Amino acid sequence: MTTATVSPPASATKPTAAYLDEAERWSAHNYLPLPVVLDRGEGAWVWDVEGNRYLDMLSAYSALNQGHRHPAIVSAAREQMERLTLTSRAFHNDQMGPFLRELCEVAGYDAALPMNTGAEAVETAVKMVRKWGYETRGIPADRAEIVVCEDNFHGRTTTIVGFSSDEQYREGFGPFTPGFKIVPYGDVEALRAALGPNTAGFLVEPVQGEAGVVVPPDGYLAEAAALCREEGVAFIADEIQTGLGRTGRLFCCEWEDVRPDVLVVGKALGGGVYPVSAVIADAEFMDVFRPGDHGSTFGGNPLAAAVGRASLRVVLEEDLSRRSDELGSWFKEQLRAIPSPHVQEVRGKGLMIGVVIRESSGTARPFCEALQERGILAKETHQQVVRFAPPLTVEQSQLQDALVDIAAVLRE
Ligand code: IF1
Repeated sequence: MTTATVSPPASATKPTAAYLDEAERWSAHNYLPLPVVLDRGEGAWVWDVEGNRYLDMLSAYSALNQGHRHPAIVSAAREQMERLTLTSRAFHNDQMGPFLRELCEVAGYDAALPMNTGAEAVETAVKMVRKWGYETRGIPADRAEIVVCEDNFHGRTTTIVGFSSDEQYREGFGPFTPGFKIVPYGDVEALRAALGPNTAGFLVEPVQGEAGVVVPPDGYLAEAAALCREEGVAFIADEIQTGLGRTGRLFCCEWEDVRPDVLVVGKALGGGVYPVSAVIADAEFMDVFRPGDHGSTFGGNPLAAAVGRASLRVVLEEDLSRRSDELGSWFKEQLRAIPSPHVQEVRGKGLMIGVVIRESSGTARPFCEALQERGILAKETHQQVVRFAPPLTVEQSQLQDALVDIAAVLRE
């Protein structure tokens, strides 16, 4: 990938190192970012303060399915900013109703509850399903259980990390919220064994992102959903990362004709411009919330709603699900065709792809650093997986060019 180096923009008053030092000095050290300082993005391209251009193969963990600064989303945000940005839910605004109607009509559900981040939407789904369990399933008060999967990632609140199986996400943050059971991902019999009279729901990622782009066995989602239906347990799909076209369908559950009881969306719902998330469900679940039960300062604000409308419209009008399916299949096959002593497996769905590096070849991080040198930004997840998740608007030619450098790095 020839990083077309242009003269640094006027805004670049200091080189990368100065920015890195400043961030290092003033920020909490809760991340280990690649040493690149970005100051511009457009489509699948981003530029650093030195004027180097990179192909963004992370898309902010799938929050940029529409690409950087999609014009339709930016203009929707700009127009809304000229009118009204925040009311709180103490009053109505003219954007939330249309946004939620459009979202529910596309997803095929009765109603939605708008929030901001993914974790807030997951917390909302947990509260919704617990209360549904008490009110409609006769579960004794404070005894509701929700089953989750090993290697899950659903956010960073203390309740959510409390049911993580990853020690680092939990260490030092206890005590944790009770009422969660962990079962192996992909194992329907383990799920069956974990269900009991107090089980209110099963929370699952249709493809596990953070775990390293782990695709479950064919039929798993359908069998798990059928089991939940038989047992009167709510099937909760966390499509915050897999949703909105990322895996080649609008929602990943569609690959197995699964209609979750509760659908959780976020990330790309905000089009890379603003935090927008939501919980979508039929009245049976949504109506457990009465006025005052739940909410947030920013949930459903007019700017978020205007951005959400535009973000969803771009996914549909530009048929990003089909692009993800077709480009993803082609790209995955191209990656699999690279002769590399380091690659153990290439896996994924649509443009949600993980390249697993053999332990004998070390970790994935050095490969990401080598890719950065060649103008490709990819991020490792856990130790061994290089994640490739470009914006769904990426051109095939951009991926074709990137493959030259990816092959060179994987062959080294
Ligand atoms: C970080 C991971 C990805 C998610 C799913 C809920 C959330 C996420 C399936 C919470 C968020 C982000 C969080 C970010 C990095 C990134 C991530 F590595 F952490 F796990 F994508 F895989 N459900 N994932 O993937 O949404 O509250 O962040 O809006 O925390 O480092 P959020």
